[in-house]
Amino acid sequence: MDNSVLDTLILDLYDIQAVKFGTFTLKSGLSSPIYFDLRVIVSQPSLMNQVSRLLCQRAEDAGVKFDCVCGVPYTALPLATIMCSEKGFPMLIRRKEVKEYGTKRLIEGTVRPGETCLIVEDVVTSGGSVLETAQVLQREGLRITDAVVLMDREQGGGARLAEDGITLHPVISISKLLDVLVKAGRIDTDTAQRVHGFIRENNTFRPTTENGSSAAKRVCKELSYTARAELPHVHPLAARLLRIMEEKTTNLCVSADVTNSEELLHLANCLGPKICILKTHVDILQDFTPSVASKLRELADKHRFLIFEDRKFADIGNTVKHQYEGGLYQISSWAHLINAHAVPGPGVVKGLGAVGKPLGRGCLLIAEMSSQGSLATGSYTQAVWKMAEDHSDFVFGFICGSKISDKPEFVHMTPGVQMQSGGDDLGQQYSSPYSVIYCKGSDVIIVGRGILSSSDRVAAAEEYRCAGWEAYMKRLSESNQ
Ligand code: S5P
Repeated sequence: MDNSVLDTLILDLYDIQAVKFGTFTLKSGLSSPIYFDLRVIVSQPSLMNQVSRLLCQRAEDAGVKFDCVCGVPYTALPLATIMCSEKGFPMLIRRKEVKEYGTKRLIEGTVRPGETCLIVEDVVTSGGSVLETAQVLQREGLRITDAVVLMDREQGGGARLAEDGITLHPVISISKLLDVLVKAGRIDTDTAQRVHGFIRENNTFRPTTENGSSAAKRVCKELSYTARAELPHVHPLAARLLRIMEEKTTNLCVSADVTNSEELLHLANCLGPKICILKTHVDILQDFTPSVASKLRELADKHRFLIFEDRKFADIGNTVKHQYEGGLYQISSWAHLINAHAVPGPGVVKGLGAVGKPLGRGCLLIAEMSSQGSLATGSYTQAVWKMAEDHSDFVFGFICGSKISDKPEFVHMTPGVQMQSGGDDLGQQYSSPYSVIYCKGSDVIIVGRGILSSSDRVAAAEEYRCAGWEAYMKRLSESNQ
């Protein structure tokens, strides 16, 4: 890339106040000596064209291969538009808000699952906005391998994105920007030093894996479900589940969200052969009796599936202990697995474990949720991962949107799955089985209404079973090539 072109661009950006020096309070509450406001460039057509050309050139120089382009809303949207218009790339638009009417699509444009989409952004700090857009695209089955950005603040965004297999290609780094501005006399060396110091002290990147080795995540060969079942430290219930999955060639968990016991038992019987887990919300049944639970257990034995009561325990240890073993439902007596929120801290796992461990039960922690605006993200998700690590004699996996732990002993289960992406009126968001298992590395798809609202539930379950299994086979064979 031509240095004199970049130098001129940096001076132009300074002169139109797209970069400012002083004391600024960032969204995070931090006080920063530098501030970027690249939105102002939309009023400078020649600068817009130049930036778009440089973004294209950066991707080209790096040899990035892609099929379509998506800009992170909003500033990068017009930049992506110019890139696509100039070069003839197909474009996708990510909506930040889902429409309350019509298709409720999160992505506009023609999505072809399996294609690779290049992400365009104006400024990257932590990488969070690029990741958010990447996740929405991945849920639709697209592959995200690279992102081009005009300005990298060098505060850990590149490392964070690399963890998710996304390579960041910046046109300008903050170090380059400071050098050029000092040389041109626009800022003094003290100001540049202050910014350098701020950047050094405010690196946002914390590795999400134990040893920080994100590369290991990608180069490690993938183990089959059976191989994982044989690992020395695997939880016995996880081992049982993984063996069932391989034997029955299914990674489908049906979410049997019905309100009538007879219908629940009928579902368990006719979908039993297709599933590895039947997930229940026992408290939505109008007519629960202990005999429903024992009949469910008989069907679970007959068809070899596990029962997962989706109770989402979220109280202090002493209370969840009672909720788990007592009351009307006596969940611990019949559900092989349960789940819990990590919000109360480790006491919730200890309380549940006190009841469940002697019975050979297991627990999943809710690390992420499928619903729009979920607060279970970022550092919360990391804290959940740590809690699972610390209690792996009872916790054997996660409810999550994508694989969050490299440990093959942990099982990842993902709700919010339908063949067509989209959502419901109450914030549920759907990804396809291909996206969840192949792109996002999860192990189990949890499907409710995708199957329940079909007129032929058995045929629908078979369709989901096939889609989930094929995605797993593809992931396995590609990683072992
Ligand atoms: O984040 C979550 C966690 C869960 S367990 N999002 C979810 O949707 N679930 C559950 O999965 C939810 O309670 C429901 O039982 C099922 C999804 O149902 P569907 O009809 O939207 O597929």
